[in-house]
Amino acid sequence: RFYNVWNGDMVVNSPFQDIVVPDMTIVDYVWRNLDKWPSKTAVVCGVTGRSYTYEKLYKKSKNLAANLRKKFNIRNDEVVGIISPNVPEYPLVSFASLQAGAVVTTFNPIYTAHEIKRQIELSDVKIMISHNDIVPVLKEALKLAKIDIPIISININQPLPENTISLAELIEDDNIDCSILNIVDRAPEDVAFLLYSSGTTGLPKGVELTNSNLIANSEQQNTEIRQYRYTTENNQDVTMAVLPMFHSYGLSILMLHKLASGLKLVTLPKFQPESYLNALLKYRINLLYVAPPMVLFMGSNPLVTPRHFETVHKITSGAAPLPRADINKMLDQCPDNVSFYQGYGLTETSPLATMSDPSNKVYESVGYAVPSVKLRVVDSEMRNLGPDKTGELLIKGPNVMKGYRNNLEANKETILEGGWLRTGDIAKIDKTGLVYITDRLKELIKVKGYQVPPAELESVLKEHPAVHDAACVGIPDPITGERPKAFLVLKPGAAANHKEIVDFVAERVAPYKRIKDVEFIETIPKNASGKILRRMLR
Ligand code: 4UV
Repeated sequence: RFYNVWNGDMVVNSPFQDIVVPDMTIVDYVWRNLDKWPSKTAVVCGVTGRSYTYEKLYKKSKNLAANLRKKFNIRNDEVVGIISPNVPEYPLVSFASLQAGAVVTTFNPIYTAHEIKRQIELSDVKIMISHNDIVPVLKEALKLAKIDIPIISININQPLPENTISLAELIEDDNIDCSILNIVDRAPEDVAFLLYSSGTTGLPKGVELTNSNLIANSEQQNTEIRQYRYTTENNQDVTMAVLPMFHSYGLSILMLHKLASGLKLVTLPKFQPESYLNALLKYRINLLYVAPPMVLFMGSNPLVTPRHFETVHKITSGAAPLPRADINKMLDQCPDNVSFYQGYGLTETSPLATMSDPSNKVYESVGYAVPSVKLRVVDSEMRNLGPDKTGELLIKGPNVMKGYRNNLEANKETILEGGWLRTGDIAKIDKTGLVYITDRLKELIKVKGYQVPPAELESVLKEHPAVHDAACVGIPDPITGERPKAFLVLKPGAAANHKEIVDFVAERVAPYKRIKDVEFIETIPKNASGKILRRMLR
C-alpha cells in the first residue's frame, strides 16, 4: 500500500479516517452494547473455567460499586488499588471501582512489598482490592508504609484471609440499593486509570489516562485493515488474556477494547507453556496478543505445532522490539490464514499509537499511525525531519495522557507545545508512512516487554552499605530482549562481591528486574550536569 501521509510541514498523518470519540465514561462505553449480548460469555478463567456472562459481569460490578460507596465511603476521584494476576474478577473489580467514581491504579502482582509500598504512597490509595494469594505481601507493604486501609480479597472459592473483606460477599449482595450510585459524578475528561511508567527518565510516575483517552484508543483499534468479528447471534471472537491487565497493553487492548466489543476473554494468571497451549486448543482462540518472548516461544518450542494455530486468525505483538528471525520462525508454524500485526505505543499513549498492515508483509515495521494520531520525527533541537531520517518520535492524538500526576517538571519535559508527546524512542518513517523503531533514546530497560527503570535499580543499589555510586543499563538478551547490567563504584576501603550485590537487589525487586551482570569500575561516567552517560557504559 502507498499512503500519502506526509504533509508540507513534515508532520505524518494517519492514513485512516479520523475517529469520533463518544462523549461518555469508559465504563458506560463498555456497557453501551450490553443489550446486544447479555448472555454471551464475557470472561472465563482458562485454568478453573469460572466465567461471567456480560449481564452477570455488569450486575456483580454494580453491586460492588454500590458497596464501595456505601460501606467504604469511596468518593469521586479517590484512588482504588488493584493487585491481582489475570482472573475473571479483574475486569469486574475495575469496572466496579470506576462506577463508584474512583480512579483505578493497578499494581504488578509479582511486585515485592517495597515496590507495592512505593506505589501505594505515590497514588494515595484509599482501599486495596487484592487477589487472595497476594494478601500477605500486600499486608507487609502496608506495614512498611505505616498505612492502614481496608483490603478486599478476591477470594472466589477460596478461604478469606484474616483481616480482609470478602469480595465474594460484596458482589453477591443483590439486594443492595444501587441508587447510591446516582451521586457518582464522572466526566469524559476525568482520570479513569492511574498507571505507572518511568517515561523518558527517572522513577515510575503516575500516568493519568482519562475516560476519553481510553475510549479513543479503543476506537483507534478499529481500522479498516483490522476488523474484528463482534458478537452477533452466533459469532464471537475469542481472545486470550495472558498479558497482564495491570499494564496498559493488557488493560486497554485486551480488557477494555475486547469487552467493549462483545468478545470473549480467556484469562490466564501467568504464562506457562502447557496451560497456554492447552487453552489455545480448548477455547478455540481466534485473536492472540503477545509480547516478543512469546513469539520466540511459539517459533522454537517443540511443544508448539501448527494444530495450536488452527483457530487463530490474528496475532499481534508489541511492547518491545521483535527480531525478524523470531517472526519468521513463528509464521513457519502458522497456517496461511493467520495474519501477523505489530503494534507500538506507550503507557502514555493509552497505549496503541501505530499498527502494522499484514498485507504488505513489512513485519519489521510497527506500521502506520492509528486513526487521529499524528507523528513527527525530530532532531535534538526538535526540528522536523523528513522521510527515512532517524530521530526522536513525537506523538499527538486523543489517546495521549492527560499528564503525569502531580509532576509539573516531568510534564513540561515530556509534553511539548501543541500537545506533542516525546516518546524517547528513535524512529524513522518512510515515504509511505511506515514507522520503524530503530533505538531507544530514553534510559528505560525493557525485560520481556516489562518496564525496568534504571533509576529504580540504582536507588536500590545505593542503599547497599558498600556502594558509593551505581549506574544500570540494558544489555541485549536473546530471550528477554534486554536485561539490566549494573556498574558499581565501591566506597573507599569497602568490599562487596558479585553474589552479595545480586542477592541484595533480588530481595528488593520483582524477579524480572533482578541483576545478574555486575561490573565494578573506578567512576561512573557523567556529563557536566551529573547525568549518567549511559551510552558510554553500554
Ligand atoms: O509504556 P510501555 O510499557 O508500553 C508498552 C506498550 C505496548 C503496546 C502498545 C501497543 C500495542 O499495540 C501493543 O501491542 C503493545 O509496552 O513501554 C513503552 C515503550 O516500549 C517500547 C518503546 O520503547 C516504548 O516507548 N515498545 C513498545 N512497543 C514496541 C516497542 C514495539 N512494537 N517495538 C519496539 N519497541
